[in-house]
Amino acid sequence: MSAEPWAAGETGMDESEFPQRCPYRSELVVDPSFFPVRTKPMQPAMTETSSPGRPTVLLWAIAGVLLAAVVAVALYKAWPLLNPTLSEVAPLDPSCDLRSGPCEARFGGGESVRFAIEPRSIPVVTPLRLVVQTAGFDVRAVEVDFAGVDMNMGYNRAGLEAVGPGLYEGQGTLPVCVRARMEWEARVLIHTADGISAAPFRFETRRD
Ligand SMILES: [Cu+2]
Repeated sequence: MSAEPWAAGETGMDESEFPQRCPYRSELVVDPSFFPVRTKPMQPAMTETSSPGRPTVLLWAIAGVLLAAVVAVALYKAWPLLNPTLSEVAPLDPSCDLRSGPCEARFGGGESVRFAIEPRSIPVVTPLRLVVQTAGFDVRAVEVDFAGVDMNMGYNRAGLEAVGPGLYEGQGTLPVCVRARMEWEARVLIHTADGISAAPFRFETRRD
């Protein structure tokens, strides 16, 4: 008998009575034959492999799925705003230069859009006056969207107001570009009951 009685364990029996400790006594061992209805044999590696980090991983996985869902909904909502579905796009006239005067775009149905930017030098970071004259459209709203031709310059869109029959005016400002010369496409968006008709016009800005 040991001199310290607490070393003998709960049973009060001397440890020396069990010269061989069972090496698996802390593990849950399941005999597959104990469950006769189970058709697949239980994998030995699956008996007890749960680690303490598993609930944390599960929470992160749920958070990731929720975040992905939020991003998907935001993209879905923002997509028509950033990339409106166009019912018709007029052909681009590369010979017309907005820096020398108004340009006109013609649609297949005979409608036309005349567009001008003032001042004609088109300075950046300066309020620009945008003038649109439409013909043949049942106009609900007119917007002008500025996009970089070979560079993403962000969201630059201005709403125009009716100032006369088929005449719309508004104000827009172009951001400064890292490049000395920047090519832009102004898209005049004519909102009608049938959708949006877009008239593209190209110009460039120069940084002094
Ligand atoms: Cu740019």
